[in-house]
Amino acid sequence: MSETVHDVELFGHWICPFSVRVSFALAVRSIAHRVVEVPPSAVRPKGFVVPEAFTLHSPRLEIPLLRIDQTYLADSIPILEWLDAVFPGTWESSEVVAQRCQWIDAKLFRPMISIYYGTSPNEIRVASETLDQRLNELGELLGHNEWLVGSGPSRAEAVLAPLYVRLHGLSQLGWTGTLPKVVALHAQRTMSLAGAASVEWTSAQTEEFVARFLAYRRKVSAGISW
Ligand SMILES: N[C@@H](CCC(=O)N[C@@H](CS)C(=O)NCC(=O)O)C(=O)O
Repeated sequence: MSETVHDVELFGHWICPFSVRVSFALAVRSIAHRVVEVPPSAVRPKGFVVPEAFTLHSPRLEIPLLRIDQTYLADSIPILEWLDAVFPGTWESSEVVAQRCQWIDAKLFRPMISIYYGTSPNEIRVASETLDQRLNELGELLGHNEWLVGSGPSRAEAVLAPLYVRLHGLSQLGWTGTLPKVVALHAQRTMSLAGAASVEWTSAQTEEFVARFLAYRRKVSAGISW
């Protein structure tokens, strides 16, 4: 029996953690796709022309935007759910997976983002402490398990992967913690999955990420709007 071949296109960018979730899910599951680079507006080169399909189909003009055949969907977690539905069988999908994804989004991504968008030392310190607390909770949640849910990777790993990708950058922007042992092992396991290397940052990408947010902080402290 032949499997349906879908035409898949991702509008995204490596610096966007939400976009990396989708890139990770596509790469690790060997889902053939094209990438249309749409930098977030804060890092968009002058004169960049946003593709018309993106303007038409991303309701908030946010990346990631995914097209499968003739259908478009924005927003990383719904996109990952959609991939599970269209490409079933490779990753476990359950209510627990959905809960883990929401937990990571609300509890880990908020302080992570607050570190690099932080503009005062106090704000950055509080975000760093909150992230450490949440990473400890993640460690408890993992316990002795290899994966976040069940016996193999799921979209919860895809939701978390962008944090693992930017750890060095976060340290340079004010994160003072380290990963709890079980989380470090999970990070290693997650980023060793076949295909995951394609979303790892090079040192040049880490440097660019850090430089951009240092510049952002300088602009904010000089009272220039971003
Ligand atoms: N909830 C969305 C958030 C996506 C998001 O915030 N994307 C940012 C880039 S990281 C964006 O496109 N912002 C609009 C802009 O840059 O103009 C998701 O999970 O996909």
